[in-house]
Formats: sequence, C-alpha cells, structure tokens
Amino acid sequence: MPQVSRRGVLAAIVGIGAVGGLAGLELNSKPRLLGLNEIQARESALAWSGKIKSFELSARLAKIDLGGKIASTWVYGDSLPGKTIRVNKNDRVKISFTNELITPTSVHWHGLAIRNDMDGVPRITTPEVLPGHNFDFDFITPDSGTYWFHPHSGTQLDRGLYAPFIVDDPNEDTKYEREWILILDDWTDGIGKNPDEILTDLMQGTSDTSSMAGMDMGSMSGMDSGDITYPMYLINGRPKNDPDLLTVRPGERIRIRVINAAADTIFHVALAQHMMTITHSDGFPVKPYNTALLRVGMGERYDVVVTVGDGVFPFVAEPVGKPDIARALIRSGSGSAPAETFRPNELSDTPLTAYSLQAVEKVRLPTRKPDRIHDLLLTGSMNPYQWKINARLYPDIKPLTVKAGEMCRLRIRNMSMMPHPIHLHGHTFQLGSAGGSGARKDTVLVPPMGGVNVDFLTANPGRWMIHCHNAYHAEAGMMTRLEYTA
Ligand SMILES: [Cu+2]
Repeated sequence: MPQVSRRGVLAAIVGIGAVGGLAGLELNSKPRLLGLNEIQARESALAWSGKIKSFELSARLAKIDLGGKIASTWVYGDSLPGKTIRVNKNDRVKISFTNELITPTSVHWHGLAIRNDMDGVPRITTPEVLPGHNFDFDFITPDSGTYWFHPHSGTQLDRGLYAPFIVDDPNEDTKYEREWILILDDWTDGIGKNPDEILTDLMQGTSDTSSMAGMDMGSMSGMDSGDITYPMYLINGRPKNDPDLLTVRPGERIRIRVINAAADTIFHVALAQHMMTITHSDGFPVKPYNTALLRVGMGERYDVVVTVGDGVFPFVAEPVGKPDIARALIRSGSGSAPAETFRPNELSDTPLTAYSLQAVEKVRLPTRKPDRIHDLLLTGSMNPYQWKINARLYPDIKPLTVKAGEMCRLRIRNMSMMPHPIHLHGHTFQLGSAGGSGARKDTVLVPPMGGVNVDFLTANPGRWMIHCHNAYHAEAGMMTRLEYTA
C-alpha cells in the first residue's frame, strides 16, 4: 500500500515553532497555548495511507446477560464489550458518534497519538456530546497496536462503555495463526452499586468496609489493591460461569491482545500450563519475553503469543488483592474445563511487569538529554478520599507546559501506599531515558512509594490530560494537564 507522505515530522515541528514565534510578539502575560493551526499542521504532516475508514458508534442503555444475571447498564452498540474498531496504520478514520444515553458523554481513544481536538476530553479538547446529539470524529492513526476507547466523563468507564481499537500494520512481522482480543473488567453496574453511588460513598467516607478491599500492603510487594471489591470480574463481558471460548488446533500460535478496561482493578493474567511470549506493550513492540504470569494495570495493554497444547486451558485474570477470578477458555482437544474457581499454578509465579521489558530498537526514542523536566508527585489517602498530583486536586491545577520539539522527562514519584496507573494522552513515552532500552508506553503502573522516569518527544501540540487510570482516583482529583505553549 503506498504511503502518502506529505511532509516530514521535523518540518511540522519547525512549522509550529515558526507560528509560535510570531505569537510570542503578542503582549500576553501568559504564553499563548498552541491551537487549531498547529494541530492541523501536525495532522497534515502525518503519513496517510490514502484510505478512509468510516464507522458508526452509539452509546446507549442496554440489558446484558452476565452468566444468567441480567444487568441494566450503558454500552457501545448492543454488546459488552462494544464492537472492535479495526483499521490500518496511517488510515484516516471517521467515526460518527451518537449519544443515546440520558446524560452527556464523550469518547476517548486511549493510547492513540491522534490530533488533540479529537482526543475526547470534554471542556479541554473536544465538545461534550449531549443526549440525542452527535459528534463526528475524524483523525489519522499514526501508530499500529492494541488500543481501546472509553468515555472521559466521570465514572462512566466503570459502566459498560468500552471496546477495543486495533490498528494493524500490514508490514508487521509478529508470527501467529490466530488472534484473540481479551478485554478485562471489574463489574458492579446493574448488579451492585452503580459507579456514581460508589464514588459518593468514597468521597463521603461512608463506604461499607465489607465492600472495600483491604489496604493490605504486606503481600505482593504492596501492589495489591484497588479501593473497591466488585461483585464480578469479566473477560469479554463474560463472568467465570459463562466464559468466552476460543477453539483452535493443538500447536497453533495465538496472538492474545490483553486490554485492562477495569476502573479499579489490577489483574494478574496467565494461561494455565503455558508460557506466554510478550511481544507488545501499549501497542509498541518489545523484545520477546517469556513469562508464566503478567501484571496488567488499568489502561495498559499487552500482546502475547502462546503455542497452544492439546486440551482445554483456562486463561485466567486474577484481580490483585481482591477475591474471585475472571476467565476465558481455549479448547484445542478433548477433555473438560476445570472448575470455574480453578486457580492455575502460574498464579503463584512472580508476575512480569513493564519494567522488565525492552523496546525493540526501531521504536526507541532518539538518544537525547531532556530539554525539560517535570515532576509528578503522587499523594493521597482513603479518608478523606483525595488523590493528588503535585499537591493539587483537579481542576485546581497548575498545568505542565512544554514547547513543541522538546524531549520532555516526567519524574513520577508515588508517595502514597496505593499503586497508580499513570496515563499520558496523545504521546507514547519511553520508560527510563530516551534512547535507552525501556518499553514505549502510554500507561505505567507506578508502585506504592516507588517511582519512574519517562521521556517523550513533544510532537503533538495541544492540551493533554495526564492522570491516574483508576477511575475513582481520577475523579477524586488525580489529574493534571500537559500544555503546549508558543
Ligand atoms: Cu491512582
């Protein structure tokens, strides 16, 4: 497929700089934020495949069957999860979105470094979509990989509003015969309290402690809990008594794309009696790494390849620090599935995290000292239920500013006793330093009292959210913004 490359990325950066220079002549006390002109210039500079892919999407109320329990909830289309959107790298994607809910909503394309005004954050990037109204998304997808979409409105992502967004690279070299997308979730809506009620309880300090996960920091190196114990955990919208089933032949290589769409749950995932070869993290390729057990924080994605043995094997997702389990099944031969509560031995292994992975050479950022360093200090407590970045509660924040064309370093330090999956919109950073061996990611799980440095190139102008991907932490204040200035 011919790639229509209009202008190089470097040219776009120079262009933005020139526009910014002119704006600098204005007598503003505050630096001018880069806006639509610069966003448009960056979009024009992206390679375009020449193809336009069009989709219709709606958010609506639905009743879903959770293993025999009927739950009223909110979904995309008619199913949980919503239908996968699938395009090729560098395609132009048009999505006509209709809000059939009774409340305003939004759609955020998680992990995709698309143009800022299509990022789907109400009041910051993209108009909120009112009930009965429509918004037409239109953007080029610059990078291949496993992504997903969800609302950026309150606790709506803890309802059923989520679906995979897969961007294929026609020239990709990962070898496999079959693919399986597994989207993990913690579930309460329609069978327990709804997410708004849970948030109110947390904020008022009236949470029923029996429904709250223990703050047990002694085990699993402190990486154990979210704040809420859910009545159910799901893979592909199915609870453990009604698991999704993939039927294959023995010896087939399966690429499994794992997406954690949960609001408050880190999962440990394993395929019973198999090793998994990790090939991608947050859409970007890593040097293949074999593990029996993988830790997936909220918002993170991992692609793994497995060679299936002969039999029936549960793929399990254990909510870390919480009771219960979610599962799906692979069948390649005769035999019956183990009991629904079966916990494979792999769950006792040491889980792999992104910190052990290495980016493949071609996706490493250029080796470069940071032009700018920003600190992100994470603090908070359960009572009062407040989670902060740099001692501020969103929206009372001081945005982090950058200029286009910089190598920016975020020094993230977690001074709280909870793990926080920190997500940067519109960019994919490199763990450690630019040009080093760290994985490229957009969401990184920062352990309690731990920290990480990440570097990224400021090549996508606009105003971007940085926040904890625990939906309740985000709503309780743990968000800030990265803003491009002239
Ligand atoms: Cu958090």
